[in-house]
Amino acid sequence: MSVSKAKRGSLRKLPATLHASRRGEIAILRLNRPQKRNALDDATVLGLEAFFGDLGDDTKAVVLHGEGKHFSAGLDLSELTRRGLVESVEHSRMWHRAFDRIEFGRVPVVCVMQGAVVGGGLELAAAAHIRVAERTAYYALPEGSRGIYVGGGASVRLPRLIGTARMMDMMLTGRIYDAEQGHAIGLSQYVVDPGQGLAKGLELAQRVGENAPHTNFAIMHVLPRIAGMDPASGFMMEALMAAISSGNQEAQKRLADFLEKRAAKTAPK
Ligand code: 1HE
Repeated sequence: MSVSKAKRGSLRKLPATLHASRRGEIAILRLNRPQKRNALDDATVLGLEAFFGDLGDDTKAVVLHGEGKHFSAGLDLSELTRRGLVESVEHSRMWHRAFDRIEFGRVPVVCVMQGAVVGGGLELAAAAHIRVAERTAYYALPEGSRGIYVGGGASVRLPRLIGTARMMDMMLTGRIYDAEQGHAIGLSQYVVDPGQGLAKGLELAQRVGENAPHTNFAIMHVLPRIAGMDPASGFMMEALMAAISSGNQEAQKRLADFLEKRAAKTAPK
């Protein structure tokens, strides 16, 4: 597919630790620093922010994955030199900004995980909308034992996935969850055999990309915010979003397709 340079602006600005490609309307971003187990240095985090903040309008979904045996070993510990208080806050806020662009960006993101998904690597994965784990994946928050604290949004995103008690346990005791255990507690939505993650991620991204863009937008931007509201406001927000969605031309067309027997039924294959 030919894509104008303007639409693919972010692809030109990426650091060598990130590699972007496309499969039709799916953008694929690979953490590309296997020699350092895809540890996230500042340039990579800024590259993530640039990439997710500048997706072409022909992109329907993104697959994020990591080169090598490990998805990501988290924060690049060699960059964790002594910083002043304000500088440290700003550093953490830079991660928040970058990962916010993922969670609250333009299109859904499918994250494919293998090997270590630890510390900031888990924080990165938690910002995606769908997580696919290869059976080699394992999850940990070694911050507790390294004398630091999470700074890439885990305090907000992980309790939503696994609950505060489990996150506390991971940080206090260094507990490691393997792929199956992680799946059982909500860290992934899919588990696949080693080497199958990218194919599964692409298949899911393709499927997600077939939805009406306004529905994907509502799922990404409205659903998680309703979870943070009091029930009465949540119901009202849902009703508003439902009305906005069903009034959309694309929705009207899709509804007619079903009623006139042109659309697939909702049933297991
Ligand atoms: C690194 C990093 C890193 C590897 N920062 N350089 N994260 C951690 O505490 C996890 C630290 N990493 C590990 O425990 C292990 O590297 C792994 C279990 C992930 C992989 O082990 P292995 O045997 O395959 O590789 P390795 O020999 O340990 O590492 C290969 C190289 O990558 C080596 O460098 P080299 O120059 O000696 O070849 C490692 O030093 C380097 N490397 N991980 C820097 N993380 C926003 S706050 C978030 C806070 C956190 O993320 S804390 C969690 C940090």
